[in-house]
Amino acid sequence: MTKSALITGISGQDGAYLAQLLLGKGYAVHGLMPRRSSDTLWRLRELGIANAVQLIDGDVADLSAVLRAVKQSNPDEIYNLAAQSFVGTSWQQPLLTAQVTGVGAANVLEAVRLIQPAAKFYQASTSEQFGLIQAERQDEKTPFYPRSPYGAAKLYAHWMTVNYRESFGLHASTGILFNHESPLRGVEFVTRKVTDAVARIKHGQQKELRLGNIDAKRDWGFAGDYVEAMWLMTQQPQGDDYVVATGTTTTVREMCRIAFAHVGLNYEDHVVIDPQFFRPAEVDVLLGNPAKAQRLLGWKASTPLDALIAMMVDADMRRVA
Ligand code: NAP
Ligand code: G4F
Repeated sequence: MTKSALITGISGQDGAYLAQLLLGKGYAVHGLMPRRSSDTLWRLRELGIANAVQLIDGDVADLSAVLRAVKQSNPDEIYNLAAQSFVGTSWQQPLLTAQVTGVGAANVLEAVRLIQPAAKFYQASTSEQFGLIQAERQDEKTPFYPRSPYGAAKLYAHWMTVNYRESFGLHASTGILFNHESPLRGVEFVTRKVTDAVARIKHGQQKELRLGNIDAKRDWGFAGDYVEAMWLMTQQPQGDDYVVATGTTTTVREMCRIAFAHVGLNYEDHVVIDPQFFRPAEVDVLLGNPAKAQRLLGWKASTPLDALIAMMVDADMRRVA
């Protein structure tokens, strides 16, 4: 029998790759989509799946819309990926971030509990919850210390997921995913901001790239690998919490060096430090320990950072050309 999945945030980077993965496995894929005046289907189009998914109008902050979407899609699996996901914006829009990123997850959990309690639920938790890190390598037992309104909202969503699993016996999992990138990454995030600028500079359309704290370190993987881990979590006999990461960390500076060097440029000739891109509180370093995901899910990141950056620069070179 065909399985049904509901993805909130289907038009985002991860939503698009996850939809592609599930369609490939024969699922009927439904996506909750807020109405926007501008085009938000470009990622689904780039993957050639815009007409293969069934879109349902609705905002995750609106419980009635979420209830209707769950009823209509009758899902075996629900992936809650919808979020105001840009950390920088969360200081400008802290309450909207709380409503969408935090309460939105509670709305989806309520809909599961009330309408579809046998469905398997996945919550997009994040390494931002570790914030001011309390251990050199962060795993499922590392205490959280969020450093942004986004991190705080995600922490609420995370604990609500654990709470609904323990209170109501839902098959509910959290994936504590470290940064993952791709050619479909939003251009406001640093890796894509860099690869887009590299392509524009190479084509003579731009001269400099203005960045904030390039000494920050992140554990970056490929989004295409990470959506596999989401699916593996919903296939387990019970819900659980998993760190998903590569286990290596790199500075933004080094990431820039690799991206510019890929097209024969020196980042030092183009990168300008601009205080407007520094954050009120920074997460200086993230480094995940994915041993549990490897042991229980059989999952391992398979795309090295230089291959990921090359993939992103090449995609932006094609777009800009
Ligand atoms: P993304 O590209 O920003 O996608 C977020 C999605 O949520 C978009 O489809 C967006 O639609 C949708 N959305 C925003 N507000 C909504 C609302 N009120 N109702 C319904 N949908 C709404 O993020 P991503 O990189 O794919 O990440 C997916 C999830 O994983 C997010 O929850 C993110 O916080 C989390 N996460 C990401 C990473 C990472 O490194 N990528 C790491 C850990 C956790 P519009 O585009 O129309 O606004
Ligand atoms: O690419 P970023 O904006 O990603 P950030 O803040 O780590 O958040 C991403 O990963 C989280 C997982 O850890 C997700 F939960 C979240 O939704 C999102 O996907 O910034 C990465 C680093 C930061 O330290 C930032 O200060 O790059 C630094 N940075 C330096 N200059 C910059 C810039 N970031 C951005 N976006 N733009 C800059 O000009």
